[in-house]
Amino acid sequence: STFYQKYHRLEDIYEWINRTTHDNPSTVKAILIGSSFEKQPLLALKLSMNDRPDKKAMWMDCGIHAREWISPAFCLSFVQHSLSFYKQNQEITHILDNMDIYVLPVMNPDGYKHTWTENRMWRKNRSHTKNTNCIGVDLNRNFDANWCMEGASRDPCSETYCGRFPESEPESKAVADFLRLHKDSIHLYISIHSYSQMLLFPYSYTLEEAPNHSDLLEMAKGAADNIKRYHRNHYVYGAGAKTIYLAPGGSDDWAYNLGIKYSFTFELQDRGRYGFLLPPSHIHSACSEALTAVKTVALMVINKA
Ligand code: 0X9
Ligand code: ZN
Repeated sequence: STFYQKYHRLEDIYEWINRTTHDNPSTVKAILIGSSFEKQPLLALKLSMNDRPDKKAMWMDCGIHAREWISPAFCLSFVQHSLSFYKQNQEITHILDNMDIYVLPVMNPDGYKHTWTENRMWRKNRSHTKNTNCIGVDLNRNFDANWCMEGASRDPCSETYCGRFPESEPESKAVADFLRLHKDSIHLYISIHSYSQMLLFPYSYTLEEAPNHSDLLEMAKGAADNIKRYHRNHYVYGAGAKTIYLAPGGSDDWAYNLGIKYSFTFELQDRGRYGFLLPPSHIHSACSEALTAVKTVALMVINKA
């Protein structure tokens, strides 16, 4: 099986980032957006095929949660697919001609490393909090969107610990800073998680509907319909709070409130048989489905005003 049908340790992902930028010097740049608690670089790739002025952009992050290995695997396969099929596949060509794409393959490198060496089921980052032995903040509860209300915890030992204050963590702060800086060009935000096969959109921190709920619903439905049609698999879609649970402080809701009106969290395979331990033999189909979903929403964003 190929590189993209395996999971890779952190060092190998950094090596892949290096190789990808060196092999594609005119179209791919690595951007250092910050560093993790343990001082690992937070490296995003920018895919940009032309210098058209006022081009839209999309942002996609993977690996917010350490144990969700299919997520970084998808970011890698997405970049690989985009570079290989530009000028080959009509849809990917149209997307890349009309959008710059930022991809952060591993938002939580310290946690990811920990899942390879110490504890496969680790979720949070690896930051230390004083007056406790418990380690880590849930980065998807650390954003400034109804921060630490119902659905998050103030207990540093909890899996959904929200941190000491919004953006207290270098990983969430780096992503928030980057999105703030580029919010005028970024029209689409996508965060990749697992598992449960869901296509979620704001809000997750309140049961209220987002102002453009019907647009978001239509886009998520379009993606789910295409997954059904091309991959014969079932994805549930809807606003986060009503579809899974109330959860504040998430990156998708925060990006949405920043003004990125098309904001999604995709939960990839499976529905619980293997859960976070999705076997490598399933990587290809999980990534194919996710690619269909990303392409569907990106094409729909390009076609909006
Ligand atoms: O709870 C989460 O952070 C995500 N589910 S996971 O099993 N991957 O941990 C769902 C995130 C949905 N969006 C927000 N809660 N904002
Ligand atoms: Zn997750």
